[in-house]
Amino acid sequence: MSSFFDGIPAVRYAGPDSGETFVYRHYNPDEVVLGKRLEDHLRFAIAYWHSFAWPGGDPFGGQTFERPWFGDTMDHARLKADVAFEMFGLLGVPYFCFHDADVRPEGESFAENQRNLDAMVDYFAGKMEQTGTKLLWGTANLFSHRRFMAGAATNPDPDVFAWSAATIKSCMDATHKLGGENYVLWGGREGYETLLNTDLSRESEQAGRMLAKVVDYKHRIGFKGTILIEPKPQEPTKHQYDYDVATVYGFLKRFGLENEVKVNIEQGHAILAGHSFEHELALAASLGIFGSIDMNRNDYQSGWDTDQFPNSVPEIALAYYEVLKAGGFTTGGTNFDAKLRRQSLDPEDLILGHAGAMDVCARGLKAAAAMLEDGTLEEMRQTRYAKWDSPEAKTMLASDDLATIHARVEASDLRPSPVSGKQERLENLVNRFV
Ligand code: XUL
Ligand code: CO
Repeated sequence: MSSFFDGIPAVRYAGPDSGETFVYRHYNPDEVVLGKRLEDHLRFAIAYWHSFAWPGGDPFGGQTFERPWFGDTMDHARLKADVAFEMFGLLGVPYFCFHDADVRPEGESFAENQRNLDAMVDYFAGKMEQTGTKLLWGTANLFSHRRFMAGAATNPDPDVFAWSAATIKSCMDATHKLGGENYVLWGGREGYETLLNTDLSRESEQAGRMLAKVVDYKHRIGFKGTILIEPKPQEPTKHQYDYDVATVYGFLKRFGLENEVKVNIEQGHAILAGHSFEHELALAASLGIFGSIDMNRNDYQSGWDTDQFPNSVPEIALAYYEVLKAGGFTTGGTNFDAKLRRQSLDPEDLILGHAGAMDVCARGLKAAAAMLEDGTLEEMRQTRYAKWDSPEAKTMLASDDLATIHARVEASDLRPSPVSGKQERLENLVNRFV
């Protein structure tokens, strides 16, 4: 045991009226909602990078956090893992997620990186065995080191493509070995700063070839998890190629990978793309590519990716409504890709950031389940399209050509009569649940 969280009790469910600090008021993992335990619905995961690797810097200042595991040796990496698994246990969170660079020191060569990662994977395997914590997803950090400044797969230099492909292989192997349920690709610097030096055709072809190699390798090693792309429209580059769900779907279709790859949708990225979170979720579900979520919000006034813990029940309820309508998570889950504010220095801040977020998600999911069970919203949506159930409407959609439709409309004196969309009534309905 490290001493980092000394004095902080394990966070357990105490009910909505509890006045205690280190408790869940809404997240009772064993509560059954729509026939399933809350823990199995939500499938919470903690992001290793923000909680344990991020030093608290911003563009105007460096490190604010002082952590005993900050340093570039294997001893530091092992201490970091000890504290991380202690936190997973204190919170009762079933999953975690990591990049290679979060968990191992940076070596002098690729081979040293590989050795460091292998050693940490063995260390994790022991901890996972002892504690029962599982891996939701693994991924490769192909954006922090300066070698990736012009992209990874989309780099003008094939040496960087090679380094990236080799790194992805290491991270897929690590994920597979640890029983990970998904493998994520976020296109960190896959995009451009200026079109003046960018060949779009080449770069998207390179991204497509890399993704095809990832899918090929997944099958080769028998990885049963899901490959997920995480869309984001900009930051760090001016324009990121995986802009949003629609853009990713077009890319997957172009390379024939739409049945192989799904999406990990992040709330803050959806907002940056000018969409709502529920829009991105509903679209992914309708395209058959919904996979998992990163549940972290942006500050709505800042205009960039602030990766804050979620705290709005009404917003989250609408998001989980889409998740539940899509059938819930299969391999995916709710990953908190969220970091503390840089003034939140204390160990307890890490615990309370996650505990509060888990409570907000539990409330949101329960509200979404109640809306689904009530059924009025879905009934009203269906009623709105009821005329499409007629045989004439079905034939028109399926087979009538424009000339046939024209002849029918001209002969029938058809006069479409507008019908209320009832938006205010629907908003009032939702407000009864959130
Ligand atoms: C960056 C982001 C990443 C991915 C994993 O905005 O969300 O941390 O979740 O690489
Ligand atoms: Co993310």
